[in-house]
Amino acid sequence: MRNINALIIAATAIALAGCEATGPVPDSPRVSASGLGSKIAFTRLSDDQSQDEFTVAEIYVMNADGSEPRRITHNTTWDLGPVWSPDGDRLAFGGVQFVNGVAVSASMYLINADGSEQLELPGTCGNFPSWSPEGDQIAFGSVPGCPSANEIFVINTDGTGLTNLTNSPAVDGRPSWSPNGRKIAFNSNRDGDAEIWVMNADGSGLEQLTFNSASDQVPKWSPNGRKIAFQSNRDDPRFDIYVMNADGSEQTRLTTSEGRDLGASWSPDGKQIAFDSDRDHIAEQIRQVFVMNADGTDQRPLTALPSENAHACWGPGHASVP
Ligand SMILES: [Ca+2]
Ligand SMILES: [Ca+2]
Ligand SMILES: [Ca+2]
Repeated sequence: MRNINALIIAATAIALAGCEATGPVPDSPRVSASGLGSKIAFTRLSDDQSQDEFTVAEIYVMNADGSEPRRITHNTTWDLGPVWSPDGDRLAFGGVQFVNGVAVSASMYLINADGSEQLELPGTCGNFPSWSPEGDQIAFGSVPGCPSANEIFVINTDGTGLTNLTNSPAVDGRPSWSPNGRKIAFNSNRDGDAEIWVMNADGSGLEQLTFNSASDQVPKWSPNGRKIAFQSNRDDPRFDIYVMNADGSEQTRLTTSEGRDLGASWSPDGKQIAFDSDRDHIAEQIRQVFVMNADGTDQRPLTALPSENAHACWGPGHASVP
C-alpha cells in the first residue's frame, strides 16, 4: 500500500550526494474563512497504479467545503506540505526527488496558486515550509541527509539569505511563523523527546512550551496569535490534535479517534481547524482531510477515496484564484 506515511519514512531516509547549498502584504480582497474564495491546499497521493509510484504525490487546492479539488503541480518529485503565501496568490511546498526508489534530493518550491511559474529554491534541502506573515521569507526544516540536517532554516522568497536558525544537534523541524512575524514555533527533541518550542524569528530567545515524555509535534499558530495547535501521542499512540495557549498553558485534546489525527491548520478566522486522519481506514493507514470547529466539535471529512489526502493548509483565498 502506497501512502503518505511510507513517503515520510522514505523522505527521512534521504541520501544526498551533495546539497549546496519583500514585499508588503497586499490589500487584495479577502473573504471569510468558510465563505467564497477560502481555499485549502493539500497533498494528494494518487491510487493510480499505472503511474510510477514515486511521481504520484502532487499539490491540490480545493474549496474549504471540499468541493472542486484542482491539481496544481505536475512534477516528477513527490510534492508535500503546501503552505499559502499571506496574500493567497502563491504556494510553497517541498519536493522530494526519487531515483530508483531512493530519495536523492529535497528542495523547496514556490508556485502560483493557479499552477503557473513554479520556482525552485536551490540549496534548501528541506520540507514542510511556513511562509512569513510579511510574505518575504520561507522557514522550513532540513531533512536527514542534508549537509545541515534537522535544522530550521529561513530563506528569502527570491532565493537569497539562506540561514540556519537552530544550529543544534537535536532534531528540529516543522516551523510555524507567528502571525506578528516575531516568533517561530517548531518541534525539537533537545530535551530527549519531541516538544513544542518557540524562538524569536532570528533564532534567539528559545522557550519550551510542552514538557512530557510523549511526542509533541507540528505546531501551528492561530490567526490571532493566542493559540497553538499541535499533535501529540500523549493519550493515544496514533496521535491526536491538541490546542494550547501560546504560552503553553491550558493544553487541551481536541480529537479522540483511534486513528492518526495529524497536521492541524487553522481557518483564516480561527473558528475551524483542518487536519488529516486515517480514522476511517486505520488498517490501511489511508489519511483524508478533515475539518472541525476549533473546540473540537463537528469533525467531518472533506476528502474521500480513492486517493489519500493529507497536509491540509487553509489559505486566505483570493479573488484571482479560480
Ligand atoms: Ca538540529
Ligand atoms: Ca514531549
Ligand atoms: Ca487519534
